[in-house]
Amino acid sequence: MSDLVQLTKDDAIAIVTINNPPVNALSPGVPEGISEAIEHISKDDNVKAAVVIGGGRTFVAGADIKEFEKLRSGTKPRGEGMLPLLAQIEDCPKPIVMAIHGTAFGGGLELAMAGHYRVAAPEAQIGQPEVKLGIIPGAGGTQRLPRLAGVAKAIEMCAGGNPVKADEALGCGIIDRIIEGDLLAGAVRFAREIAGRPTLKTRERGVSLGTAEQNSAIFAAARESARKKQRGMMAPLAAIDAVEAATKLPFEKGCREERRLFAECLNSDQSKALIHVFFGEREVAKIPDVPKETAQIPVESAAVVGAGTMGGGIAMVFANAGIPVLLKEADQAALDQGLSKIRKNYATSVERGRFTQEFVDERLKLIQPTLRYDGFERVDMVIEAVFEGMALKKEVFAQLDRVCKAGAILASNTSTLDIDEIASTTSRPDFVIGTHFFSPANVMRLLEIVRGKKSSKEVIATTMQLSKKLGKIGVLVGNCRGFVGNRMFHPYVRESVFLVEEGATVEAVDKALYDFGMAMGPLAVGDLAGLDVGWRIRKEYRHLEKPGIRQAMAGDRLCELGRYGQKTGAGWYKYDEKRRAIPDPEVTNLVRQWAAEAGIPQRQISTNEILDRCVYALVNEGARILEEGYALRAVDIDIIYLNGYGFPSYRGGPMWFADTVGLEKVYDRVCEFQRQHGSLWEPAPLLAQLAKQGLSFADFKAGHGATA
Ligand code: 3H9
Repeated sequence: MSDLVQLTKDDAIAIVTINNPPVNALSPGVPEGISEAIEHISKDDNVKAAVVIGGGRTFVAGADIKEFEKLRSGTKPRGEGMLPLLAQIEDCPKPIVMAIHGTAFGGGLELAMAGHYRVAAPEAQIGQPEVKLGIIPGAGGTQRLPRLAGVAKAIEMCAGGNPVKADEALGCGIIDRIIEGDLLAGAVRFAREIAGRPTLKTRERGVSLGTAEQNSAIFAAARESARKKQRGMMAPLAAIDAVEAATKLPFEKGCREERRLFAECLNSDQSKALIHVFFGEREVAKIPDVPKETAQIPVESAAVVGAGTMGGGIAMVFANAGIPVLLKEADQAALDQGLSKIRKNYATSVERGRFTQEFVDERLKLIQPTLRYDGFERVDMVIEAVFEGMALKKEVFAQLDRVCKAGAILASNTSTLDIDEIASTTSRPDFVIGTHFFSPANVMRLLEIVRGKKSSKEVIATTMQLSKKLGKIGVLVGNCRGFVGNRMFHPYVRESVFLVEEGATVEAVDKALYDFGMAMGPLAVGDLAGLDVGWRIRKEYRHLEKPGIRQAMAGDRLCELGRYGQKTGAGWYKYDEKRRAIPDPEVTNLVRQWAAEAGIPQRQISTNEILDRCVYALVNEGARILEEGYALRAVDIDIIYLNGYGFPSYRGGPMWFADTVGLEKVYDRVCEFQRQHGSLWEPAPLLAQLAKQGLSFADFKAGHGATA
């Protein structure tokens, strides 16, 4: 028998243990091992029933995702995949009990559903998350799940991709019992109870499938919801089609339809992109010169300086993770305002059912407001979130250096400023680091962790690990202006404004990018964030602008008219009292007038040009950042854009997207824009080099700014 699967016995109960750490994925050898064990069990007269269980921390977390590339390329025969094994389990004359702990995901749940009974530990999670990888269940999941849990639940799980906990799985018929205490012992007891009973095959159950009349409304509503909530993604709709097939076709034919849809999704650019994202989210945690074993500083208490929108949000993030946090402001009115915003945010979360009132009450107790630095001497970490200005930040850091204990981490939430200059005012630059949260800090998943020249490895390792505890995805970046995200965002927004100045409408620019999959168009984002923010920064840095280089002007002109965006009721759009955007012809007229004054010729601009100019502006700057080493890998940039800037996950991030288009094509287009628009479009040397060599960003391995 394969090393990955063991067969043992407890009297008349056979125990099949799957041991393929870390998550017992169905890698080559695992299905074969299970099949061999089932064959033994079928033939062994002394065995009355069997338990299948996962060794280590989990049941089976699904197919081995690393194998998918082989399936795509045909190096691994696609055939019927796991289906024959699952039929073999179902056809076994002895009852098979699947014992679930940890996660039974994807192929893991499909395996479990082929058993005759399922028991689970109370904390177990059960799901068909394939859509998050751009595919659908491919081993009968869309056919067996509706037979156990009903059509509506199956759609919710297969198209939504979110898992259910053991108690919910029990309630909807996916599992038969929750086992408190030792799972294996409980599963063996359960197996003794049911030994000798008829082996009920899931594939032969039909009562939960409902009637055509009942189902048509469910399918229509599910499709509408998928189109809205998973906009642009093909897998959720394919998953719904596959579940529908379960209600209309006999089991085997339904499985064939599922396989067809599975293959279609697997071969799509969307699934390649989403699998890149899955591994990318894990890759960003790996810092070549900061190994896993690096010592860490325990962070059991924290303080935040500044109770504005960012500071308040950051305090909530710590409190939500159970870490007590001091929240300091300079005056009582600002502190009260900050606290009332925090309470309001929590109240909204309770209203929306995200948190219970008890949870919120506990969290609020963890946030201790203060006007002084008293207590700062005890905390393990401080996040400074005061107004974005170097002089003020330096003053705060000098003060923190005086009051905080040796060994406390001093972090700045700056989004643009030089972290080394900030660190230079302290006696401990090795304990200074950037933690750039994104607004709203309590919601957005991204945390850019900015490595200063002297930030110690312990401080980096601690902050990276802490990001997980805070529910964030931490990406280490180097210390350049705007770091990675905002540095790329600048040319992206610049192009969107240029396009409007050249004749595109505000709505056409935003619609092109929204339809591409961005959460919002760039101009609408400007209105949301406040156009005055960029305007102020540009005014501060005007002396750095090179003469003769075109600058976007329309956004700044709108600010001069008091149109700062949503907060003033008008920016690129007008806003009603519910902050709904309304196209404003006045903006079109104003921009046309300003363009005429500046001598900018007007023309028809295609959607294609809008997309290429905005997205390739991101890519070209991303290539520079990568080459200069301010991001460790192309995937780090992708993860930043997906989690902080609303880039569509099914396109894998800007760098992956460019690789998908082909760097040669991207480079040619950038050169074309350079000919038309001048030096702002000078191709990044790395883009030119990779394009000429026929390579991709994913092939490029470098990184110095973020590594040392
Ligand atoms: C499927 O099943 C299709 C079917 O319908 C069958 C069709 C025929 N494969 O996340 P972690 C690695 S599709 C390969 O850090 P956690 C992961 O990369 C699949 N590798 O741990 C990492 O490696 P490294 C459906 C996998 O405790 C290490 O394991 N299933 C797989 O935070 C630890 O992972 C899913 O989509 C895999 N399936 O979370 C489940 N899973 O250490 C995907 C993990 O080198 N997995 N790895 O970076 C998960 O959601 C989480 O990993 C899990 C554990 C919740 C299981």
